Amino acid sequence: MLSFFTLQHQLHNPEFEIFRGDKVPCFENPTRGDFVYEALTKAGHEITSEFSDSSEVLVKVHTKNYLNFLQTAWDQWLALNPENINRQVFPSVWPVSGLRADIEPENFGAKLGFYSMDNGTPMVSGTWEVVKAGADAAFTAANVLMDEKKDVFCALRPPGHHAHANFMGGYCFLNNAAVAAQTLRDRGCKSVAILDVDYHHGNGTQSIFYRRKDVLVLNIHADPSTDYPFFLGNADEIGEGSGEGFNINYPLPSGCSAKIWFDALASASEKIKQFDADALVVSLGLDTYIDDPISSFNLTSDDYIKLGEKIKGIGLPTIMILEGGYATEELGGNVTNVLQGFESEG
Ligand code: SP5
Ligand code: ZN
Repeated sequence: MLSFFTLQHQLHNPEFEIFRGDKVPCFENPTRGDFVYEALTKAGHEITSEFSDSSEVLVKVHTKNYLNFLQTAWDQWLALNPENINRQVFPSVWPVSGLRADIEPENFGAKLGFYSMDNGTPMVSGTWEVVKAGADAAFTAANVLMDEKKDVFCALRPPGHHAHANFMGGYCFLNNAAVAAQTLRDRGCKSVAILDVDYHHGNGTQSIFYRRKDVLVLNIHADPSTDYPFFLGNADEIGEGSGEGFNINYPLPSGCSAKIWFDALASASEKIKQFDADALVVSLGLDTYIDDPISSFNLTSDDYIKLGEKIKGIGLPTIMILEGGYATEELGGNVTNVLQGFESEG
């Protein structure tokens, strides 16, 4: 399957994240990309790494201020103190409900909180270059799908689905799935469905399309009462205004079986068929894997072949975009299993 890969992904290589007060190695690290690249190559998939500039679409899914912040964040961090060159950028204060979130602060430390939802999204000097390349890949995938009628898999890291229009979070900076869906709309698709199968709710994608009926967003994920992102992803979030009815959440109990998970997938697939979309974007998180270190679902490597078959069975032109998946040594094989299942179906 035609696969897009950002060769410079290793430049996004933060050293640590914080877990319960301790520094722990980043779960979202360059070995993920390396293992996926190796598996794609070994399985004989065609890999492309040349993409066109997504700026025209980026400004439709993210705010200009946020994009400007992301692009300049590293330089602003160094401007605070040249010794910051050896330090990761971390926020420490947030405008939570009750505080003013409508005035962009001047202080860079405050800006960091203003443009983030957590302190779990470390940024380093190469982050902007890598995330921009990821958005360019998603944009190019949508154009290739329209021009050449080819399905595309985007092997991107860091992931994107937690990124809102105006803030980062959950290892995500730019929302690649939203960029792909918006590009498909701009290129003439009347409507697009986004199916998010990452273990974590895709709060960013939900939020970006929450008031729109031209992009149906469906999420299958761990119940936010127990799992990240905690503050979005409940079943009663159905969209707003003209988007009402066009957001569907399937929160599942932490630890649930693969059978329960595939039942939810069957319901979501049925909704997508009823919606009559012109194309499908899949936020392909593989942290539903039984041995994922930060998640609790129970899909096996064989289940990913089945997932690929089911995605193909929806019957739409498809772009799949890698999101989470932190069992790094198995990630490559799990990815290629999805592609194998997808390509084996009619
Ligand atoms: C795209 C994506 O999958 N983002 C996930 C972000 C999750 N952030 C919270 C990580 C919490 C890590 N918990 C560590 C448990 C170790 N036993
Ligand atoms: Zn995830």
